[in-house]
Amino acid sequence: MSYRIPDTFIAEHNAKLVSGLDEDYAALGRRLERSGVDIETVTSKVAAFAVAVPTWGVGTGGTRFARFPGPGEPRDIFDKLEDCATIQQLTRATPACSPHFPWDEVSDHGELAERAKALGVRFEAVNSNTFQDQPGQKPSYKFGSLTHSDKAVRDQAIEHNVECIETGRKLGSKALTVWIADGSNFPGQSNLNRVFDRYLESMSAVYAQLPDDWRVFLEHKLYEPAFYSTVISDWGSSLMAAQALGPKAHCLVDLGHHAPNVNIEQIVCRLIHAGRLAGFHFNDSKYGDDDLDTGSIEPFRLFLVFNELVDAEQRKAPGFDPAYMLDQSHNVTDPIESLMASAMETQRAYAQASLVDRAALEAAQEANDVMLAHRLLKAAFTADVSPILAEARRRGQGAIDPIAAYRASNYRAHKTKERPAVAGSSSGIV
Ligand code: LRH
Ligand code: MN
Repeated sequence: MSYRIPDTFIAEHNAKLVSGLDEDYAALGRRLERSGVDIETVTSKVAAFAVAVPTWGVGTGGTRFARFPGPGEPRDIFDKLEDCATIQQLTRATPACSPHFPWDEVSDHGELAERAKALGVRFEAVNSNTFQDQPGQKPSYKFGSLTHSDKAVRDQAIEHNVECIETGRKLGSKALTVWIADGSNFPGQSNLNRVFDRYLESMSAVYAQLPDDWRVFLEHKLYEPAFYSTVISDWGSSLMAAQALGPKAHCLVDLGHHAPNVNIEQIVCRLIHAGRLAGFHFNDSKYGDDDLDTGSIEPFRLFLVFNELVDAEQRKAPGFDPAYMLDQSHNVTDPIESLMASAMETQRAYAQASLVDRAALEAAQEANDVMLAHRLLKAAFTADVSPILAEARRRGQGAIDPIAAYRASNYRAHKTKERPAVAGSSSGIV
């Protein structure tokens, strides 16, 4: 029988922390009341907030240089689901995971759906993969997939995406995320217009296979692995494609897929305006697509993104239904600790953005009172909402301090015994 953290253990761990939390929560409640905010409203919104865990993120990640697997690494999707369930058990913020195929492929999808159900984890968007060749795969994706010059390669990529939809349907998912690495490394290597036409042609074939209640998420990325041009390199290309494909096509924003200093919150605002914001792959970065822990480098940027999301939520923006997912690579931390910390940082940004006095902000903006407008936003960002996050977890039978509870549970030590180490280190992101 594989080890699960007993719920009684979490309750015992909370018992030592609850009086401190009650004190902090009451103090914050009084402070927020002074600025006309009912803390209970924010706590219930946070309790309902959910962000999905990437199945490829629960194992140790790596770079092209090396990967240093940690102890108790998940060996397959069943181990990964266990770890996703543990993250949910402690944070109560991650009821779903986002799988990746064929990395998570199994022979019996029914068994996988059953196991996930038993663990209390549901499936968010499924991710296709035409950026790697599988062993013995012919033809190769070396020079592209959905936009390859050879129709046989494009058909193979279309077929894989359609298979992912089929698998996702069996798992109860309602969306397909399509990120392709297609692009070029040299000027002249590809015709920038023709490859975009081929993308639309191939994606139309995938789009045609979407069940009525499904969506397809187009994920743009500025560069890597292509280093001169990427077919879907920015929100503009993604939005053009989504609008050409049809109403089920939406644009997914991976925070790490932009040039340094790009105003991502404004991109989010525009995609909401177009009614085409699919959702997010949250992470953080300092240079490129670093896939670092969400909120670990630029927490103010994350807050500004959530400020746009809460504004849209409150003004009931048409078609606003974003899917929140993490997409990170954990090279030097315990992936479970990083994913719990990151889920809590997205909750933090959401709670802070929910504190913004939007009526006063609008009045200051309309009056061009620049300093007041900025200070109103900063006031929300600098509010310590930790008691709200912890209280939302406690009410959900989660852990007041998930990382401390996780460490005290020795979950990783238990998994290290259960999961024989995978021999040798390799390179690559997973
Ligand atoms: C591409 C990406 C994409 C996933 C992959 C693991 O950089 O963000 O979302 O398929 O990472
Ligand atoms: Mn991503």
